[in-house]
Amino acid sequence: MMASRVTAYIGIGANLGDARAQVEQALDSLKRLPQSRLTTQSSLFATAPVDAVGDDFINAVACLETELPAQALLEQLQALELAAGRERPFRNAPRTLDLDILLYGEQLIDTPSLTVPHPRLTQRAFVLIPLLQLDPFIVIPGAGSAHQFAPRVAGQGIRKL
Ligand code: A4P
Ligand code: MG
Repeated sequence: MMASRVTAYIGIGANLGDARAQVEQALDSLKRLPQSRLTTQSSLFATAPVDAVGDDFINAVACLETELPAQALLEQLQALELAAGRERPFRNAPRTLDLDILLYGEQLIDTPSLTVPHPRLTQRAFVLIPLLQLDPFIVIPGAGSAHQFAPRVAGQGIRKL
């Protein structure tokens, strides 16, 4: 049977070391994921930390067409985080690379290892703005049109590079 193909959006963030280089390298690595194709990528954005400490972040969002099941995609992303030297001393610690599954098709996923759509997606300019750049009409399953949330994040620092 042919695996079904899903459109998945990946949030990319870094604020340790050469964050911009980490994000660019992550985009490159995403192009090489098995059973997947990177179709579009947002601009890079410099963003103020939200519920986090450390320097400003570099953030971006990538859109993949993938045949990987969601859990397998998560494991691929975690391997890329590890390869980038990610350590987890405490929650929301500065990180060399953070890769989150923002959306996986229209699916609502809630397992111990995976919550999709990403639960904080609509509250954060650093994911919402790049996502809207890729698709201004994108709908978040369970929440509705993404653009309705933009005014609520207008106070958060974000600058397109
Ligand atoms: N997990 C559950 N759902 C998902 C998902 N949809 N995608 C689990 C990826 N992982 C998911 O993640 C902890 C666990 O979440 C994983 O083991 C996975 O099974 P983590 O990456 O180790 O921890 P984290 O990054 O500290 O937590 P998380 O939940 O990714 O944090 P947030 O809420 O995403 O916030 N400010 C700016 N400006 N830019 C940022 O990029 N990022 C964060 C991280 C905070 N502030 C930020 C930024
Ligand atoms: Mg994460």
